[in-house]
Amino acid sequence: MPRADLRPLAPPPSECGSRPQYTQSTRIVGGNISKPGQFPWQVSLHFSSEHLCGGSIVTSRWILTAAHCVYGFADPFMWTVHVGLTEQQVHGAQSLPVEQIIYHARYRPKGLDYDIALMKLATALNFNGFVEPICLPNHGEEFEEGTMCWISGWGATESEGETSLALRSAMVPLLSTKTCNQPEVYQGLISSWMICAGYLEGGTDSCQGDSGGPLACEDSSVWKLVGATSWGIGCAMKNKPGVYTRITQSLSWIRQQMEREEALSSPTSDN
Ligand code: 4AZ
Repeated sequence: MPRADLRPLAPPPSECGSRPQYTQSTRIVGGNISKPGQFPWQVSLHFSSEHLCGGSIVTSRWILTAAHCVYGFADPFMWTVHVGLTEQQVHGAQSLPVEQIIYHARYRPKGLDYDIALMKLATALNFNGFVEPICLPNHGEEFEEGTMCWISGWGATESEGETSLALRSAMVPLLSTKTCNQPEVYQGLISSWMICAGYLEGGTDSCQGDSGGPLACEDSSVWKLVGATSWGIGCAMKNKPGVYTRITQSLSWIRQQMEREEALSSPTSDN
């Protein structure tokens, strides 16, 4: 039977990567203050009640961040995860205790690779438009040089500066590994575990305190986590773009950790 209504069928609603409380109307260096609901997957990780790093909600129980944020501080009781906020000086935002912290076993503080960690929340998040998960990319998915993506966080707004009270964000283009490994840029330091984003002329970048937070790209109106803020030389300097942990490279590690934990904690497990 023909459909009476010939409008194209709407795609099924995605369970991640949407921003139901954000309508476009209206330490990140060179960015702008973000609106509530604009980056609903962004979290603030507090250690001893102080903002230390960013992170991204990937499921109701799991936050993805950088290993260098938690290395040496892997006691879950020292951390709280603040969600659904734009201003630090947290009022009314959900804050949640952490049950477990897992960082990549091959991460070394003197190295730059494997800069990825997961935090398992002690209780599940309620998604409400201001708190939403971001999608992980597909295995083997490629993100082209020049694709415009977003960085966000409460990090410093200048090199050596203080962290910001307001969540800030900026649009930055992805750079190819070839571009980022040029002699005047990072001269071969960029591995398959990293993806660069930013401007070779400088001016807009992530900075100290943004670490662990998202490099997010919108792909047919679904937001995907392409990177986690990892490192850089200074902030917003010429030829020194931000370097992010490449999420497609980390997918099997992420899935393994989440599945292992879920199997261990499930009531039907024999372990
Ligand atoms: C940091 O220290 C840091 N410009 C984060 C990002 C960048 C540099 C440093 C990238 O956490």
